[in-house]
Amino acid sequence: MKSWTAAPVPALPGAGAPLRLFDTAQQAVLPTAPGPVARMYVCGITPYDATHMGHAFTYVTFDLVNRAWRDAGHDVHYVQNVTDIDDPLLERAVQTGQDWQEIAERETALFREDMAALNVLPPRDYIGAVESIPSVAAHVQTLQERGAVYAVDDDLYFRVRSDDSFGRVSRLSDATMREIFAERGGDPDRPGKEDPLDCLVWQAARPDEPSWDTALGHGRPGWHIECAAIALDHVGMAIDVQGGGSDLVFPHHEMSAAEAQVLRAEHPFARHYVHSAMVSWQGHKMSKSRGNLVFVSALRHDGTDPMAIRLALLAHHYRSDWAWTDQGLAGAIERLALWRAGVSAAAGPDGSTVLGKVREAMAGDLRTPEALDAVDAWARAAASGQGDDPASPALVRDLVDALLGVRL
Ligand code: 5CA
Ligand code: ZN
Repeated sequence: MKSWTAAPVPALPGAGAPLRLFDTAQQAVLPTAPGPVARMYVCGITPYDATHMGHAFTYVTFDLVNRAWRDAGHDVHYVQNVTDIDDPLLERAVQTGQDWQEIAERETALFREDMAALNVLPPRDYIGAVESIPSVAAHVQTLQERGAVYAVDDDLYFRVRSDDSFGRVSRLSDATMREIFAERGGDPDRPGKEDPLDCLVWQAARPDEPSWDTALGHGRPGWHIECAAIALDHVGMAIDVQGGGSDLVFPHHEMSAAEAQVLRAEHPFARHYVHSAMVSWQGHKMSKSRGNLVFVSALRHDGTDPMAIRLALLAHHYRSDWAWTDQGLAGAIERLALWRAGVSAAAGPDGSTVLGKVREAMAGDLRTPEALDAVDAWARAAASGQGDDPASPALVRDLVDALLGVRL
């Protein structure tokens, strides 16, 4: 699939420190230790509606990972999927009388525009579920050869227990897994399943639903195997970061890790499982299914500067749940004006001190609120004529762009 383009990243003097991130599986902030090429897979959108602030928060979070690694000298191989065939798309098509493919194409195009406007660096590989169907079918066949698949009617299920480490990503009890599985698209009570947690890898064709002809018969892929297959095809095993929102910890990331680990007979699928917190609005997690949404594109079309939207997101640490508010956006608009005034000054306080502070905050589990405070203090001083470093306005402009993705 076509990705998007972003503005070039300014070069900074020196290099950032190695990035430490909280790993969901080990429940601790641990160093990421990528090789020269850092490999990251982030779960992409299901394109049946426009990008909301929850999505934006998640993709901006992983954009910060990308930027911190680049600053530390790594080449970043970033892969993201688009779930361009799944139940919600087909349901939306029925509700609106539109073609599911048209909805997917339109909303994916809008997502690209939103990401480019928010200055989110594009993935190197942007891969759709539909274009991956031959690969998914081949991977399901491999799972069959390994004895990890069985049929219920004509649908195929993955035996989650065929991976010894199943459960280690989310560390939930069986009872909790079962409960969440039912809430998030799973079918623990389907008669004929061996284990309630076994997950669908191939769904046989249903009347009036799209299907593809493969060696597995006519049908379409299950959700988790889509991400396992795309990640293995493009970045392989032991990836440095598997990312997404915290609503994906279970079942999605647990299941796709188990599938990949059985496929490759290797552990782990990812060295770090990284999850961004949930953004809420009107008292609930912002979600397409509930409809309590603030869209990036709606604000952009009303004339809100996308850099103010980005700053409103960056004001929250990626691991704290938070609520979108008008006051939050108003604060970000003010902050953007302050920063712009600062970098327009003829001089300011020492720029390399700000660079050091922002680098340190970001390398230590992406502490964006501290990074913003450091830039605020510098900008307030520069805008009021304090400081005598004539190089600092240009350096701060560059570092804010390169590390935080905020173009001034
Ligand atoms: N296509 C699948 C992943 S393979 C999917 O979950 N799509 S999605 O459109 O529902 O969500 C896209 C990304 O946004 C996921 O990483 C999800 O965890 C994240 N996300 C969804 N809602 C929120 C929210 N309210 N706050 C933060 N992140 C969210
Ligand atoms: Zn995914």
